[in-house]
Amino acid sequence: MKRTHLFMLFSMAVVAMLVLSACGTESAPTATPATSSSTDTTSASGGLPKLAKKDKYKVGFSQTVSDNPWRLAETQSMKDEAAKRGWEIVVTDAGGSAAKQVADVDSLIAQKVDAIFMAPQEEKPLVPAVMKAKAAGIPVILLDRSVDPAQAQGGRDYITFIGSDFVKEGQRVAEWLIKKTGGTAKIIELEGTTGSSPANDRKKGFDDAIKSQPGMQILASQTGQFNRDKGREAMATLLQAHPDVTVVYAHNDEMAIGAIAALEAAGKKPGQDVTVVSVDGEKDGLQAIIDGKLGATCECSPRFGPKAFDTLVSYANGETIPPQIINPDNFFDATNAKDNIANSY
Ligand code: GYE
Repeated sequence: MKRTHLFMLFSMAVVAMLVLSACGTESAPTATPATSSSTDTTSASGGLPKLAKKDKYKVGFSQTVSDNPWRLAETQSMKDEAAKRGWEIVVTDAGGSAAKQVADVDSLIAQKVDAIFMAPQEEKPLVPAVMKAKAAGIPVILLDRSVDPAQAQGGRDYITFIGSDFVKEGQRVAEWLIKKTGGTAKIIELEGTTGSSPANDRKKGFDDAIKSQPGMQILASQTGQFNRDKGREAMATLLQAHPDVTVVYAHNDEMAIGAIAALEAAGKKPGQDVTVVSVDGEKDGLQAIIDGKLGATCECSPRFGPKAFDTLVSYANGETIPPQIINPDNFFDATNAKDNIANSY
């Protein structure tokens, strides 16, 4: 008898737990509808939320940071294009924080924008932001940086990525250097924001290209977070350990300019003792080439406005959009910096 009682009590407890856990699932509305609505859109329109045809849209632009001329030029280009078309644009600035950018995208979703343009700070932490917009039925176009391709893809989770081929940018800088140095160099590499697609890919393109050159050696590689002052600080520290450096490869012009300041502060002559190369083609970068302090920079244009908005309109019109739209990049050195500086930012 006692055993039977115990068994009954135990069974009742199990049933109670099952009921409670079922209630728990129901009272978690954030997770469940998000998943099911994303499944719905998948079956309805090949994975992507649709965009109704309208004359004017309200769009969001989630900017990652605003601490350099490249970012300011990009935001301006987006605002100018919105103004030209009479569209409303809500711009957010994550201040260099991936967590803040996820919250920014939440706020754009809450403001019910028709579409979101996003420049994801880092590849992995911004995947959930892309997925949340998708689940909310808001199409996303990634601008200038991408997210982890293993977790989110153009044509399925977001419309497309518009930007440069960063691997190629790193490769082109390396090829210019191989010619310039005859394949002999002791290199300090200043990397962009850790975990961002341009930092990952510019490193890969450059490092792979110099592997064919036994006389080219990377002494040290460290992040300067795409920032002028952080680039200067990183360079000043690395110089103490590696005074024999002959080349600095910075993942953007801002860090290259910071590195030039650090080299000069240490009594070196950039352009003579040390060849500095980078990516972007901003005005200060081109000026540094004209001044003989920067060797070369591979262009990476921040002027996304016209192409971004055109692509969204094409999408609303039902045209097929490729999962990636790659911008062509120019290349600047002493042969053409003067001719291009007037058009720079
Ligand atoms: O090169 C850099 C910026 O994501 C392509 O980020 C962009 C890079 C650009 O802060 O200057």
